[in-house]
Amino acid sequence: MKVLRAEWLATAAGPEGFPAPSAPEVAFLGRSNVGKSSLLNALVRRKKLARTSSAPGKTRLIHFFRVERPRRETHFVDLPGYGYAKVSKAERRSWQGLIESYLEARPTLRAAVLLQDLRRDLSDDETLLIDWLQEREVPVLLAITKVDKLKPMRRAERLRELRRAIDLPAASVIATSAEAGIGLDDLWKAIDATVALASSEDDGV
Ligand SMILES: Nc1nc2c(ncn2[C@@H]2O[C@H](COP(=O)(O)OP(=O)(O)OP(=O)(O)O)[C@@H](O)[C@H]2O)c(=O)[nH]1
Ligand SMILES: [Mg+2]
Repeated sequence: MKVLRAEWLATAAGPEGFPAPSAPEVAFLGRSNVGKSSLLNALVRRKKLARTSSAPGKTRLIHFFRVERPRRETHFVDLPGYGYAKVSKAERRSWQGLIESYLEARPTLRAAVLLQDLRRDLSDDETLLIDWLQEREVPVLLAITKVDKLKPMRRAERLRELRRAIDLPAASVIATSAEAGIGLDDLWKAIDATVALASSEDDGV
């Protein structure tokens, strides 16, 4: 996928910091450390656009990025990771409030990419999030991350297990590795198809 330009647009701690809605937006969400920032960077082929970290729970803010391709602009939104064990209940609530303030009220949101580590099982967090998004008619893609961590046989087996465990169409579940550059074109295609469909169903953007 040809990306002409990718640049930081805004960082927000709440709705007052969100940029004015303009281009179609794709939100990346998932457990802390699952690889959201890495996958976003890999998709736009910029190593350090979104900050990545081996210390989980680093991203507590919402970061907006503008991605320019020929004749097309898309915004990528890097949401803070959930499920980091060492945060207090109050922090957890503040995470939830922040994420919901974005997901519930963003008129330009066209797709949510939920990330899931290949080596972990889906937890209630993921299944509840998928239900929550579907209730609000936000199209969901599931990106399985870090597939480079398992050898091909085991990888295929885990993918089958995860696909069976999740109630999403096969085309909405994409195996990826930011590290090895696996599945990036597939994910781009799924994103574009989802955004196109969601936009055609909406009179807004
Ligand atoms: N092997 C491998 N490691 C990866 C991959 N993607 C991310 N990582 C590693 O996983 C760790 C977390 O990656 P991030 O992209 O920072 O994860 P995140 O989901 O943005 O984390 P938070 O912002 O804390 O929620 C880093 O050490 C990355 O190098 C991948 O495809 N393969
Ligand atoms: Mg991150």
